[in-house]
Amino acid sequence: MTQSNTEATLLAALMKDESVPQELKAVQQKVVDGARISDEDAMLLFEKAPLSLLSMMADLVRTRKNGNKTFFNRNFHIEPTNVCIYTCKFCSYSRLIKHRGDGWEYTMEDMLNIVKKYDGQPVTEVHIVGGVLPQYDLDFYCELFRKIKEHRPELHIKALTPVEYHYIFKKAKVTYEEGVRRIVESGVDSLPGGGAEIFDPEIREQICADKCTGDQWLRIHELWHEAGKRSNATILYGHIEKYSHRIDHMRRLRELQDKTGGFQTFIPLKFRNKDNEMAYLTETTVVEDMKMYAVSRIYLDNFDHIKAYWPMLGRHMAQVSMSFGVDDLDGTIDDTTKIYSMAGSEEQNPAMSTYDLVTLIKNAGRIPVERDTLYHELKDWSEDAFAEDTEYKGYIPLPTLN
Ligand code: V47
Ligand code: SF4
Repeated sequence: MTQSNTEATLLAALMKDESVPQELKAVQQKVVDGARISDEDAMLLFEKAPLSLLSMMADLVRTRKNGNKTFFNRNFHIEPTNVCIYTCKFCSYSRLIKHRGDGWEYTMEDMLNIVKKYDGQPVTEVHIVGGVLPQYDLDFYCELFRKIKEHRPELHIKALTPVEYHYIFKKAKVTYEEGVRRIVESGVDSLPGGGAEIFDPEIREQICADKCTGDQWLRIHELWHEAGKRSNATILYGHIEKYSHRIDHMRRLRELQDKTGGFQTFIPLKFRNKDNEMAYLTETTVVEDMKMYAVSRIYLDNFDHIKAYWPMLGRHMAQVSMSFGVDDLDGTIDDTTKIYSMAGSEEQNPAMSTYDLVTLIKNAGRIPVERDTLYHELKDWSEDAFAEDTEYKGYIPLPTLN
């Protein structure tokens, strides 16, 4: 019997259990049958489902899609600047333009030097995202992408979100269609999922009023998919939004995915409350975080992957998330992003070697599979001895968990 059959049988047995409320049993049946759940079902799961049941349902969906594999990739980040013209209230990372002297603003040469630092290292992707500033315009970025490709053609460029694209396309006075054409030509391979936050206009107005709207975010991803390219999607949860806003956000993504099929993975991002204008809010509990992973895994039936971004969630919670629908852990070797350590994540130095990550995945009973950005499988790391990996910068030995 396969693992997914075992789980389906267990879930079916649980349906006879009188302690499970009748209304939940109908949702459970849909999950066992592989049917799509409705917005009302998702609300029921958020409000009424015990965590153990959510874990089982999400695990069934995850196993059917990805077997026992947990994916990871080896990438590095470039954050061109932490100065930003926008004023998102949850952002601990950016310096307002009036405090520009406190931040950094990399030149093209600085960024190319970061790329060169990884020459000869087994990374497959560069993730570029940062603040929005006028000097980083469409021409600047197109030239940067071209130069990165000239230097290392096989390096996958995952770059910029609709927040930056909306700004630079408008500044260059080009339509979204023309802008997308130009970034495709300059070598961008995929779009990361950032900038989505919460699509609902009322919540968006309260937390990030001045950047692109939810509709604009979705439109740029739609055009990107129509150009034959792939992208990711995120949600920023655990602040002032309600469950209904999370469901609305996921519904818009599920609808667009039905249309284009261009999304690869969904990444729930837990709001962290250090040093930002929303620091008065209490952060969500672990139970709430696991619920978010599980409900998104069950609801987003047309997304192949659910990713936990461990530098934000913390490596140990990321490990637990694999029992709540997650099949992908991002961020290896030397995760140079400063966004999360600045926002109050436990991960003040978010670096983990391949050895650490593989150990973490294996100890959760999963098969660690290295992938490229487009989820082509590069290597099954189950049996590796790791001698050479321990030399990577940022190596932090993990305690053995079993
Ligand atoms: O859009 C900012 C979030 C995002 C805070 O696509 C915060 O592979 C929590 O999208 N608390 C950028 N979150 C990062 C991002 C991402 C990360 C890793 C992988 C991928 C991918 C995408 O960071 C922003 C915003 O939602 N963020 N401040 C905060 N205080
Ligand atoms: Fe700027 Fe992004 Fe921070 Fe908003 S979240 S202020 S767009 S860097």
